Amino acid sequence: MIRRSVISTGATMLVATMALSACGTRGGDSGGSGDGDGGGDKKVVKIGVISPLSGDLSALGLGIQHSVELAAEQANESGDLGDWEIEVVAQDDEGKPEVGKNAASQLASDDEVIGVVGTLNSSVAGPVQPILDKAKITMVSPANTNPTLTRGAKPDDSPERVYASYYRVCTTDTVQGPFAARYLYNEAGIKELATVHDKKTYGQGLVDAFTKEYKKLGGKVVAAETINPDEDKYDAVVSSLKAKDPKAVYYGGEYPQAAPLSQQLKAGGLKVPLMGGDGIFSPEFIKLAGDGSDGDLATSVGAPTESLDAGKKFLEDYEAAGYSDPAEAYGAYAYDAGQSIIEAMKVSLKDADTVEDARQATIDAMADVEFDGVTGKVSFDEYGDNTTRVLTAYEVKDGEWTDVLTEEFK
Ligand code: ABU
Repeated sequence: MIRRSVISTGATMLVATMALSACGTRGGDSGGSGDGDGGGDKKVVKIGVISPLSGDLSALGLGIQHSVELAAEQANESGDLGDWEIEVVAQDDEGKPEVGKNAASQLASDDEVIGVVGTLNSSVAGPVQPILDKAKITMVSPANTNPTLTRGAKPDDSPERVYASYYRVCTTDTVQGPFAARYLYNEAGIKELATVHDKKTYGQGLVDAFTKEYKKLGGKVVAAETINPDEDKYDAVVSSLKAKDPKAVYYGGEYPQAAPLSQQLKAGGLKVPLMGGDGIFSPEFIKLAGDGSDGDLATSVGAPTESLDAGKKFLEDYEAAGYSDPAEAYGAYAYDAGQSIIEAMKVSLKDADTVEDARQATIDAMADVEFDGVTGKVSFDEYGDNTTRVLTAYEVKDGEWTDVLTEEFK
């Protein structure tokens, strides 16, 4: 039976903290974690999570939180970390940079935190990175796809690692944008389209990477528009796009805006597919966009989780654990992000007395982490990016995302 080891914030944090002894240890029989070593005191080490646990992206954020909980629980049950027991501390960033900054500061001030899984949003990762880096806390994102987070302001021309503490297990928009462009141009035969983005780090970067490749292929961009992500009525953009008669609309942003945009385009008479990146790859997109979304497209990182043996096992374990929210698009990636920190901890905690002593060693050990994860092979290049560059294109068919192409990007 899986025991919940999440400490969220506020009152829950207080109760959970009181359950620990003053020296940061826990009785071996205290939590039913299946220690497997017959008892004895456990030293507490925490993995933080920063993701949207409330607001319109919470479906993705809660899947991230629970998947890290699952990785932690399984590590505790395995006994691989000896005297150490992992607790997961989840902080809600609401998908907002300022809130994410506060969440990072909270975790940085907790001397039992060794690493953080997060964030979902590239725009939130920006201000979180320096706070965790300063505290020597490694950060592993399951979902940030903007290339500048690992490779600096000029990721293609002169890449420069920004923070040695930052890693990610998902591939980036340097790959995702061109993959979508090739799919639309070569597979779907669409030679003229319009682009729209939400002016955020992820959306704008994705459309830029897409546009570069689409034009290189010979495609024509007949309109390039933006929306305000705080609004949900896009009449002006719909009218402007309709006048240009694009054969598809490529959208950079997330599903809370992409879904009403798709709906309003179709209602406005522009019945062409909307395609987006991993930010719209969620059942929530289809729920919000309605029946008209059949034919819409998305790309996402990796192969479909259920198509991989290890992915299937992850989904079974997740279901058996009885979490109240689905694993969603980044569940498997969050599990692998948590697992990569756990792998590094197997090295860094070996001879450590305190978590603080082991923080820098954990960052150092991350560079050599290599394992077969539930999303595929996980290992990192010199910038902190996963070396695996598999992507999948999905189409909405009969109200469900259906994979139509999975490929290693070359
Ligand atoms: N990768 C999709 C959504 C998260 C981000 O902002 O990167």
